[in-house]
Amino acid sequence: MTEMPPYTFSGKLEEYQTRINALLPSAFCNENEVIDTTIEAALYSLLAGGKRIRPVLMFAISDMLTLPIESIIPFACAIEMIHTYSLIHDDLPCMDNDDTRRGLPTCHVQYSEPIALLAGDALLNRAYETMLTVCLDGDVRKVQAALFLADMAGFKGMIGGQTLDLLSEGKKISQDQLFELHRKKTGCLFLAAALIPAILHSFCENNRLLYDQMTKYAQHIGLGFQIKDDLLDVTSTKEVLGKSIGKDAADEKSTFVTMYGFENAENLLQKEMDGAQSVLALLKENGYDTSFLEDLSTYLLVRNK
Ligand code: GRG
Repeated sequence: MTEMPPYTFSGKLEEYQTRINALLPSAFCNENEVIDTTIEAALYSLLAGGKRIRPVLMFAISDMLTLPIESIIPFACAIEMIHTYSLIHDDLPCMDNDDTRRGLPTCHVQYSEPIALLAGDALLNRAYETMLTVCLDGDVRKVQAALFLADMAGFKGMIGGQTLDLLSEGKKISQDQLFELHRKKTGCLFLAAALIPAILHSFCENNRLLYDQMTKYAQHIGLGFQIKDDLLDVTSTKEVLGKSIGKDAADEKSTFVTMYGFENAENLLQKEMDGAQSVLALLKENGYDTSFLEDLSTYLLVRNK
């Protein structure tokens, strides 16, 4: 019998990242399909790297719930395809007009604006095809999981947040509006990543309290992730982040740093991560192995890109 290596956070993170990186090319385009320019552009952005945090979260929570890893794979691929589509579209001249993403020229700079638009559309459609294909066996939990991701990526979630973001440009918004915007734009995909393993496990039907705790955990790390993003936008460099910095301030958009000041934004981040750790403590009391998720919260707090 092969012995399991001892747990280390970096080892486990790398294992999850390697797994999703190996799955994405064929999930997006199988070997019998013709690779035209749109597909090439979509693969360019999809395989350009990135932290893969959303699929990592799905894998980690599946492991915590002892959900077989095969069940989560189509949803992990779908969420990364949706995330990549949102980055491609967000970078377009009609949105943020960015020239660098994941350390490379953005999709429209490399391939033209119309092709980048189509590449984003292709990724979004393939995400739904990937999920719907596994729903064909009639398992209602898979249908609910696919619906949930569609909802979180849609106008009640990420697209709704992006709309608030665009409409807030050059305007003074309230602190509540800033939280609402990021709860939707960034937070909803984190919520989907955390809850889809629970939905597939029927965890939510059987244990409402724990489902609510998972929701709170995801909300804390989703907001924390965005606050950290705003802090890095001030402290980091284009070379390290692989994307433009200082863009929001230049576009007259409010961020947690411009609204609260740097130190208070750091305190807000700490508060969100403390909230995440308190929820994990409750899950641990209920017998779940939360080691990786605890370390993930710390990683999200101290990450440098
Ligand atoms: C255009 C429909 C549409 C939506 C755009 C998510 C989004 C909404 C835009 C992306 C730009 C942005 C700054 C979003 C906030 C969330 C965020 C910090 C995204 C970057 O995610 P990472 O850091 O990126 O996980 P990698 O490259 O590591 O995958």
